[in-house]
Amino acid sequence: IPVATLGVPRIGRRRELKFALEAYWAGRISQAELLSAAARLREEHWLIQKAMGVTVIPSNDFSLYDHVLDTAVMVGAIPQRYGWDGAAVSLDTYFSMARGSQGRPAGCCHAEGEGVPALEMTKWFDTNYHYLVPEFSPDQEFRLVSTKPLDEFNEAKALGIHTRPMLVGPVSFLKLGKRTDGGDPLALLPRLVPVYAELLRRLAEAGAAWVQIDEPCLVLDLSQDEKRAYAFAYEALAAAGGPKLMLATYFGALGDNLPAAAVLPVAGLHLDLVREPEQLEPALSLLPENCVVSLGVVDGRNVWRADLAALLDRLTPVIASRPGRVELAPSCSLLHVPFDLALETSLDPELKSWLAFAVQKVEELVALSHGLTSGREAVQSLIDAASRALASRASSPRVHDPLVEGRLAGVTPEMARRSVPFSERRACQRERLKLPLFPTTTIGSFPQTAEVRKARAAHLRGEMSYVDYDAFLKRETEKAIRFQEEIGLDVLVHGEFERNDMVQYFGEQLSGFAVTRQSWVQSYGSRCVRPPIIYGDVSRPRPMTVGWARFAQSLTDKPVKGMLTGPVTMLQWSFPRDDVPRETVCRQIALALRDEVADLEAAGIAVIQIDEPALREGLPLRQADRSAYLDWAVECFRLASSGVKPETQIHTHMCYGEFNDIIDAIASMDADVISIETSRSRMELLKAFRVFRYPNDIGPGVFDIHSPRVPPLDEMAALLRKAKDGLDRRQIWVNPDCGLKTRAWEEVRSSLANMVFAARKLREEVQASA
Ligand code: THG
Ligand code: ZN
Repeated sequence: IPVATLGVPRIGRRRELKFALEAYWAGRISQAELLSAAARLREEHWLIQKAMGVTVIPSNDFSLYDHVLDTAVMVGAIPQRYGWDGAAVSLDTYFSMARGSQGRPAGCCHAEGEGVPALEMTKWFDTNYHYLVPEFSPDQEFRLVSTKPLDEFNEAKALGIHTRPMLVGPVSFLKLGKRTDGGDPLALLPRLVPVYAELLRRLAEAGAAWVQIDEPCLVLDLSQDEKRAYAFAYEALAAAGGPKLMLATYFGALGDNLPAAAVLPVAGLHLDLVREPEQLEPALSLLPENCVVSLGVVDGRNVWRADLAALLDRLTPVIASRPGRVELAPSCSLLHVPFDLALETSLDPELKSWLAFAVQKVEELVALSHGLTSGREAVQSLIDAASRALASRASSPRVHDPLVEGRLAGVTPEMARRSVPFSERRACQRERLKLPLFPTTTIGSFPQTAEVRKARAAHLRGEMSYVDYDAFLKRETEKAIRFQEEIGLDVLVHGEFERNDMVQYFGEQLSGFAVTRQSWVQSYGSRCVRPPIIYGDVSRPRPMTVGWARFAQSLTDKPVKGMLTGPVTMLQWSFPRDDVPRETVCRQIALALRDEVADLEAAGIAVIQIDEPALREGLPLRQADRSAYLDWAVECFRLASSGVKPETQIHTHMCYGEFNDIIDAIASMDADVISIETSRSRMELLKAFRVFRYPNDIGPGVFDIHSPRVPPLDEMAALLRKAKDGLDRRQIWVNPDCGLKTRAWEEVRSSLANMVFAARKLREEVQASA
């Protein structure tokens, strides 16, 4: 029984791709050196899979930055601003699409020195991976500009490895992109399909027997037109000849799209049987007899070890009913899990025995295949080891904490409600904080300079004592406080120099969470995160941020915000346990944070910010599931934030995304102040808040922290005037779009000084007109 992986973590076991990319961007290695590092990684990944017994090895799962960007380049969807000459796309053009560029490319219409913005980046379905959003002009033409899939197929062939190239399918590709004129990108399908047809023909000529074609959009709500687009595209591809197609769906159930998907003229269909085990039977009854079914039975989105015994029981009849037409696979590409558990040498051995990363998941699939072909006895020791691990996990005292479970059972509706309505709280808070009109603040982090990171690394390696490290962080914090006082900000932050990542930092301190050292997952391009693993009931053994907040507050008479990561974001950016519902995990985190909020309040902190940047991305892929999610997500935020007195001001912060469709959920979070990313959309986003008559205070970001550009005072003042029209001016706060940790101090100094002046200017304008 064939075993497929659907893609492996391209960043590399030791993030080799990250380091090669960053060296190339810094000018430390040549293009040839970057390309050969990439080729070595591909080779290594193919050889590992072959050695482990994978029979369906993917190619073109590798990317120098992002596979959706690769597809855009492949079909020539390259916006004019990149100055592409129509010939082969250079690496420089590719990276300016990914990251923007400072200089002016030859033949570009933009003014010299202005630089070219990157394509927009957004979350890949409900993962923490970001793809680059293809941009199509209304008269977009497509042609086969790059033959990357063919080249990588041939590269593997030369190594003696016959691969199954993977492609982003044409319908998903268009649906994930956008047209600059706002039109429907799917209208471009008739122009795009011939390019895919040509590519498939060329792959067939090169000897490819199968191609994996990913259509994850098949798990979304689709209109009749969209379903027809699928039929149109795949009938045209079938007519063109070429390799057999394994149509891959993942991240959810085909659901109501199953009847349409099952009749597409493809040779195979991959199903995500982790997110939706129940879809196997209906799929089997609808699929043509000769269609190969790829069973996504090992979780590609989480790190828990599979139950081999249960899977063998479940799969045996399926294999018997479709001899020769079944494959085994993870639920989705292994891109979303860390590479190899063996790299985690300091994880607790018992916890480690419960886990499987990409390499271990491949071992599980190979064991299943072996057990199904040669009988269970052949893999009995592996089955037993898996069963033992599962039994230890189910009964472990570190998973179940009766105190936490009891406390959760005792949650009352009052706990998720502030004691008085916002209008009354606003009055008490104004009285206490004595803030001016258009109060100024920042989102929380200040630059994580090389010096800060060096000190942290030295401390971690044991080369810098705790006392020295702590003293260093205190000096940085004090500098940040003095700086904020000097430029005249109203509500200060401590700067978060003690934090690595906003999720990892809390994961390190909460019970029920484990953090890793080497287990990186690609977030975008060369950037990675280490999602903590939530293995058990969550509690807070001791205060987590109170010391830093109290220290910072002791340095100044201005209010200093306490800074926390919200429960939904903690959940969304971790690997959660799969033995209880996500909402239960989220509620436990909320209760732990509620205690932290109470301790901050007791320490005299008057303003507490609870960030929820991932609230939007946690939204289920299907409309029908969204309101239930929003209900518990909002309730968790309120559970974390509502235990305080009326005069304690709760802030939240959100970034990354469209908030228009969830504005009522945002309002029901009932934060006293919300800061949101708006500057890139030039306050467009505020329209939703205005139309909704959002009642509480809002800080629309007045400058984009993703760019090193220092925004002039007048530009920010203009944005504020725009915000003021339609909203009550007393609602408006003045702040950047997001945290400042990725910026340099010089930029931050000038940008924030301008921002404070812009707020003053608006105050004067208001006074003059009064
Ligand atoms: N934390 C976590 N997830 C996130 C973000 C985050 N997902 C969405 C968004 N923010 C992604 N953005 C980034 C930005 C920078 C980096 C990673 C994700 C980054 N990573 C360092 C790197 O790759 O070198 C490693 C950071 C570390 O030491 O942990 O710079 O903020 N969880
Ligand atoms: Zn943000």
